[in-house]
Amino acid sequence: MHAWPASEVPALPGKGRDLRIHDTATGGRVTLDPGPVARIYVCGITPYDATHMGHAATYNAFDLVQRVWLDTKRQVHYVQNVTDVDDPLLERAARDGIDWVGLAERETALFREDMTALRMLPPRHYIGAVEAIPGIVPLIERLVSAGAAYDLEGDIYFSVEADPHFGEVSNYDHEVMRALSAERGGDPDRPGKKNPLDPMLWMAARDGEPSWDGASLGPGRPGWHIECVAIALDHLGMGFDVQGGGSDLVFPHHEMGASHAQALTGEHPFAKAYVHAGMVALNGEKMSKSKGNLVFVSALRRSGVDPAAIRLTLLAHHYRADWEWTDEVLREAVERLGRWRAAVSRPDGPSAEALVEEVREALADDLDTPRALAAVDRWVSLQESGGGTDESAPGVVSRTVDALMGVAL
Ligand code: 5CA
Ligand code: ZN
Repeated sequence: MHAWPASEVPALPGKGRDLRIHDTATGGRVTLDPGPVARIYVCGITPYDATHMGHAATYNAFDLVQRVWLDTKRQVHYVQNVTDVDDPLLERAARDGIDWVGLAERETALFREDMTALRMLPPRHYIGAVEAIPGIVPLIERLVSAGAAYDLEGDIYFSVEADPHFGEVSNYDHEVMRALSAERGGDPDRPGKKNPLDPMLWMAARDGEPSWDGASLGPGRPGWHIECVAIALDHLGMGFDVQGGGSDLVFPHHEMGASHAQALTGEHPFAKAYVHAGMVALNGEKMSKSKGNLVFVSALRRSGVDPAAIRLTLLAHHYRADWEWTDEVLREAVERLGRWRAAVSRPDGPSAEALVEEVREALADDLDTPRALAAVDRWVSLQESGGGTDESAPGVVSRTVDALMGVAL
């Protein structure tokens, strides 16, 4: 699949800083030291009802990871998937009486437009589940041969007992896992499973549903977690730097993905850090496609809201916080954007040397965007109350905000 065009990332004076980021698995801060090529996998959308503010907030967080790395002069290998076949997509297409392929294509196209408008840097590899199927089948066959997977009435399940590290991403106890599994696509109550938590790797073809050649597995379609594992192993390999997504993916998705990969390779860990963004809510409830309480990037764009203001709204919240989308948070961002633009449009201003370092340090410190915005606000206030005579300063501020936070002033 093609991704979307990259906006330019200006180079900044001085030296970037290594990222220290909160890792869900250890529950603490890790300093990532990726080497010259940093590797990141971020779970992509299931393409129906895209792109809502929750999606945008999550992709904003990982765009910042990429920008911090680019500032340290590293290359970034960023991989993202599109879950272009899965139960919720098929259910939505059936509900609306439309073709599931067309629905996925339409929503993926809209997502690309939204990501471009928000200046999110594209992944190097943007891979659909459907196009990954030929690579998924042999992985499942290997798990079956190794005794890490079993057949239940034609469906193939992964045995969580096959990975000695199972449970080390979420650190949840069995009962919490069981409840989340039932809520998020699993089937803990299906009779005949070895462990109620075991997730499906391959679903045998069902009447009226699409299916693909599964070689020795028979016709069917892949489970959700193995999709991301196959794509990540193919393009990044084991031990990549960051596995990213929203906090609703901690369990089962990222727990199971890590276990699939660890059982397949005998290596540990799948990712060096598991990084999760908080949930964006609307009217007190998590914004979600299934509930339909959504604010869309495309709808705001159509109504004339500047994408840079949408991005500033996201940046005003720490990525790990759960927060509520309101007209008020957007209004504040629109006002801030106006003030920042006026401040950098003057021919000179107060020195911006300290500001570059403050923004860098704030982002390197677990992507502390509220602190980064406060640093820019301080420079803008100085500019408003008399300014200064440094002719390079407005340009340096613009480039800093663009390079590190993706906001074009
Ligand atoms: N296709 C799978 C991942 S492989 C999926 O979860 N798709 S999704 O469309 O439901 O979500 C895409 C990304 O947005 C995921 O990382 C998810 O955690 C994140 N996300 C979904 N809803 C919200 C929300 N309300 N707030 C923040 N992030 C969200
Ligand atoms: Zn995923």
